[in-house]
Amino acid sequence: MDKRYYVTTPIYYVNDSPHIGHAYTTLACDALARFKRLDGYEVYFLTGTDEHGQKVEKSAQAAGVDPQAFTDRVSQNFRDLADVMDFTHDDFIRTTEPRHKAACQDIWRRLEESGDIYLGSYAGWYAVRDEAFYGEDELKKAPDGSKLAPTGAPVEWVEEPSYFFRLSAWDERLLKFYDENPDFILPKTRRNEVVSFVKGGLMDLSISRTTFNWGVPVPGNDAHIMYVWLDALTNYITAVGYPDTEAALYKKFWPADLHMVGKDILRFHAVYWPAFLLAAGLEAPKRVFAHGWWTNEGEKISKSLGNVIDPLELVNTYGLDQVRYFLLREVPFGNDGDFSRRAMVGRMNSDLANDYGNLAQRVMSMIHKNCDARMPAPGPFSADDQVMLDAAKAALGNVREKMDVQAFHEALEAIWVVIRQSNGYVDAQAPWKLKKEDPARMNTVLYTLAETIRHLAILTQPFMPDASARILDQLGVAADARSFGALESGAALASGGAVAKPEGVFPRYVEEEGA
Ligand code: ME8
Repeated sequence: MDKRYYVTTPIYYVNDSPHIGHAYTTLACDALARFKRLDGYEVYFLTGTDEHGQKVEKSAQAAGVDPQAFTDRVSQNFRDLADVMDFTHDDFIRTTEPRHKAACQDIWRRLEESGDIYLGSYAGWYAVRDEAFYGEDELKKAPDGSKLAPTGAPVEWVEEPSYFFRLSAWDERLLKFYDENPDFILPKTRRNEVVSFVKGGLMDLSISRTTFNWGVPVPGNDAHIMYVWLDALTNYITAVGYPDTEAALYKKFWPADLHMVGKDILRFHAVYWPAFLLAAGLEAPKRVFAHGWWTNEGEKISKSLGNVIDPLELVNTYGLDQVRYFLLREVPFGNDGDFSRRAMVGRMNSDLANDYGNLAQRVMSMIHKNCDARMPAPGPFSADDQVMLDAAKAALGNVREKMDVQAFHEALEAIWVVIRQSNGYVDAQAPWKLKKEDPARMNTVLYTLAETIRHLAILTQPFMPDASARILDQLGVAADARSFGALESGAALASGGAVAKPEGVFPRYVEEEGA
């Protein structure tokens, strides 16, 4: 089995500071990358920033700085976010890097050689905010009578010489590709949307602009700047060494296993990108997953509404693991979701503090207090103990199945089924009553629980790395025994090891008086 996994985030525009939406997409990829590493995969996890195009150029002008200085500054904000969120990316690409220019110009040449590019002129609507072209029939009217893109972005009329990509010649080939790769686009509803869009026929795509400079020049005609989406999408191959298709990283990791994107940019990834790659004689990625959209207390998140959620503030207020858990648990991955502080605090207090935290805390406290602060040795397991242990062992398979289709909420729910079962088992076995009556039985029950918690904490590592590590530390699980391989090896917790006085890892959130 090929145990390699290449996962990418979109590269974010450096027109603005990162917000919760950006943190969300990268978090999903981070959880997946960590999961795959624990599952024995060699992982390449890529994120970065999209720094060319009119949108960024205009933002730099508005800030009164040259685009390079501007992109340097804003790109750093995305790196800072990654540090705060504890993201484990292997590479952070910036499209203004020389390696990327070389890749863009090379893919252009390949497209030219394959006959998929011609020079013409473009006359039509363009939305700088989306960096996208729109047909007249797609536009809607703003209350003031001006025209808007379907996304609500203002559009402007553009008329200029332009190179085109012969996308119109690709519909049949794309439909065949989707057919042969039924999981290329997830979720299924999004796949259906893309398929019907392509079935409706494709127009040739303008892939160069002449009215601004901030981008990669078209090879052989530097009056033209490459369309920012052709430039941006190419980042996924630049990062693994393209144009050197013999590069070790390229050979190992391309085609990518997963491009994670928001639903707003699915068409670029699921239609244009495979068409560019196939036309260039390169392999298409294996999957594009389009997740949903976060709103803030019911409102679309936007700078003009002043309701942008700052992930740094959330982490400071609620804690990193709590925010990571909430974002991946609250909303079925793929659906839209509403961010609410009440829901955040609810999950934090019930799922984390009450269910998981309390389980770990009370079991470890009983071991500390009643077993001389040593991991007890179990006697023969009863049928109830065995049911508990079997549930803990089965969790990895269940979680893996959910992670393979990016159902993070279901992966977490599969873990919580075992957490709730464990709490039921503690109550039913009442080990605190056994100290006097039957200490050997108490030892077996507490050991069964500790072993169950070991499974749980190993499984929660991709989602909540810090709290999980602290629980594993308390259990005395060695750093090299925390992978899924360790769970599957059949080796159980050793008895006799010292158990320190436990400290709670999931504090309750208490609203301040008057807040
Ligand atoms: O589109 N909810 O960059 P971008 C959920 N540069 N996710 C959200 C979100 C929200 N409210 N807001 C943003 C671009 N996102 C291009 C990508 S890739 C080759 C080029 C996330 O800065 C989501 O992943 O506008 C969305 O697709 C992405 O940020 C858009 O980031």
